[in-house]
Amino acid sequence: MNTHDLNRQPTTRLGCEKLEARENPAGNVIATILPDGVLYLRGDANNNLVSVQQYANGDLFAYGVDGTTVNGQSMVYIGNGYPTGVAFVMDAGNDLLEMIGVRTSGGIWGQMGNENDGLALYNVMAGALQPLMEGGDDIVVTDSVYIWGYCEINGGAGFDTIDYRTYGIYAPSYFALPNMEKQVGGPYGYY
Ligand SMILES: [Ca+2]
Ligand SMILES: [Ca+2]
Repeated sequence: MNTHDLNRQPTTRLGCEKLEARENPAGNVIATILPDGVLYLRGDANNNLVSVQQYANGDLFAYGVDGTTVNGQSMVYIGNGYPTGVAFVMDAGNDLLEMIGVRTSGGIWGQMGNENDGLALYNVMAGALQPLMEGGDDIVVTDSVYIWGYCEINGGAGFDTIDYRTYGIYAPSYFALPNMEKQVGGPYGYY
C-alpha cells in the first residue's frame, strides 16, 4: 500500500471546507466495473465524497470519505488492473471526487452535478479527460496529471477554479478550460 500517497490527503482539507457549509447528509456512491471494463461511479443527491486510489501493483480501491459510503461500505476493493475508462455521475449535493494514481488507456469523463463540487486528480494518466463540473462554484485540483489525448475541463455555471499543484497537468494534444473563471498555482499549468 502506498502510504506516501495516503498520507498526503490533500483533498480531505478541501472536503472539510465544503462540509462546513453543507446542507445534505453524506450519501452513497455505487462503484462498478462495466462489461467493457470502464469503472463507473454513480453518486446520489446527497454529498458524495469518494477517493479512488490505484497502487503500483494495480490494485484499485474506492474509499468513502467523511461518512460517504461506497456500495454501502466504508471502502471497496474494485480489482486489479487498469480500467478501460472512468465514468462518473455525481448528481446533486456538494461532491468530491478524488483520484490518486489512477491509470487508464481510455478517458476520464463525467458530470459532477449542480452545487459546489471538487475534482482532484493526483498522479493520474489517461487517454482523455472531459469532466463537466456543472452548476455551483467548483474546484478542480491537478498535480502530476498526464493526458495524452483530448483534455477539456468545463466549469459549467458558477464561479469555478482550477488549481495547479506542483506539476499541474500536461496535456500536449488538446487543452481547453471552458467556463473556468480562475486559474491558480503553477508556474506549471499545461504545456
Ligand atoms: Ca451527489
Ligand atoms: Ca458543480
